Amino acid sequence: MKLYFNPRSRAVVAKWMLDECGAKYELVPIDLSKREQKSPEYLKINPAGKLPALVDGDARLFENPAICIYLADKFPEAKLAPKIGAPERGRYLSLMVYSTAQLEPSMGDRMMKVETTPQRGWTDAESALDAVERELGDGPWLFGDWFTAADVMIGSMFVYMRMLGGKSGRPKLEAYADRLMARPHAMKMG
Ligand SMILES: N[C@@H](CCC(=O)N[C@@H](CS)C(=O)NCC(=O)O)C(=O)O
Repeated sequence: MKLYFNPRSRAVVAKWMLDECGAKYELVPIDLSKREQKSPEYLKINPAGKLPALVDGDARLFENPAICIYLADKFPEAKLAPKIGAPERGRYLSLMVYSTAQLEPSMGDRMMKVETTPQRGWTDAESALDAVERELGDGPWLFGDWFTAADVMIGSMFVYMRMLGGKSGRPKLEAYADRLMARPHAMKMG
């Protein structure tokens, strides 16, 4: 497997997931300053011209949630996802998509002090954080004692926030970020 990577990009999420899976992989460095992500060769892998992308044999994947869903299913021994048909699978998939479809843009709006209008398709940051708090419940992870790829995807947003010097202002979510960052393979930016 090849992960197209830059340590100062969202590719660190896919790398975290690969490490949680115990996968063997190769990092293919992409220099964003040289716009290598827009090269014709790379656009054949990720038409959006963004990092990350994962190539596994004939399979190519882009968008972090898709990569993490794929890896969790490919490495069942890592026990990072409910199996297809399991009752938890629906909530798991929903959280995976929610991470970048709602939580990330809402947090981005807050950071950039942009008003979130309902027409955009995602909610405001406070409502998104309320939703994550409800889903986390008493934790420690989104599925109770079971750490899953949903914690990688949802959790990565709180780890980013820390790295950017921000805090959610919510003790429960900050304690969650502390637990995530204490994991041996936790996401790190270069
Ligand atoms: N929703 C995408 C976001 C990908 C993304 O925005 N990647 C940034 C790096 S953090 C990128 O490649 N930017 C370079 C560019 O847009 O040219 C995902 O989760 O994979």
